[in-house]
Amino acid sequence: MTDFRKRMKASSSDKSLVILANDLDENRVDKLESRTMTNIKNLNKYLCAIKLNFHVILPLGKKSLEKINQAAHDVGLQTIADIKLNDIGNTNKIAVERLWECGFDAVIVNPIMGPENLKELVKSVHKDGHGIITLVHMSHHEAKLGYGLRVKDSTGRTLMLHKLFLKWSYSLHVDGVVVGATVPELITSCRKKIRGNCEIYSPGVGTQGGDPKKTLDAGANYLIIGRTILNSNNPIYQARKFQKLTLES
Ligand code: BMP
Repeated sequence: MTDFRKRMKASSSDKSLVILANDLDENRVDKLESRTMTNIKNLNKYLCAIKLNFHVILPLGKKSLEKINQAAHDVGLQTIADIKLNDIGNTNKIAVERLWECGFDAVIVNPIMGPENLKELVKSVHKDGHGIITLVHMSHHEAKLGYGLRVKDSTGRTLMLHKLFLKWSYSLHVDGVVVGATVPELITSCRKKIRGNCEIYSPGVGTQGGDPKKTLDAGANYLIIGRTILNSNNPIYQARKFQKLTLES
């Protein structure tokens, strides 16, 4: 098992399978940083990791990100940068190196870069204990329009894009795959194919319509949750509720 998978296991075991999507809509760096720090302080007991999206990473910059990653690590949380870059291998490689300099543990990438680029990226990410998670099927309601497209693999066999992404992902030893909570039947079939060789990360619970229990029952290893916690009148109560559910699963 890779270092990142081990760290995720350690931070989640007997604690929580919830990853907070810290999707704050704030462009003032000081406010964004302090609100993120407050989320870490108030919610860490109910989480195993925190995910920072591209729109949060952009205004923050290296100094703030270093502080945030350190604060998360100090309370036992893993940190995931979500950039899903659709770009060539070299650009992905340089981008993730910048993220590691800011202290992140793992990155979510877009496998559309192709299997050779993904293979190289996995190798470089794992070299120093970082983690890599790939998109397999997203959660939004139009995801099927793209991820359900019929494509040909290198042998000429026709299959759906998400199946090809899954095959590349587990055969190239990524640490995790993203499969939306809105497609629980797909979570189950992915889980069977993966056979414990990586984890399933499921966003799309709550605001996007996914049911957390069904998602866990289908075979998701971690739930990525943002607005249902962040926009609630009582984020601590919501986070604790999700935590409890994951502990019962
Ligand atoms: P929310 O719980 O507010 O819907 O947030 C979900 C989070 O997961 C967002 O940060 C979003 O960018 C991310 N995400 C997603 O919703 N669906 C995917 O398929 C992949 C994601 O990374």
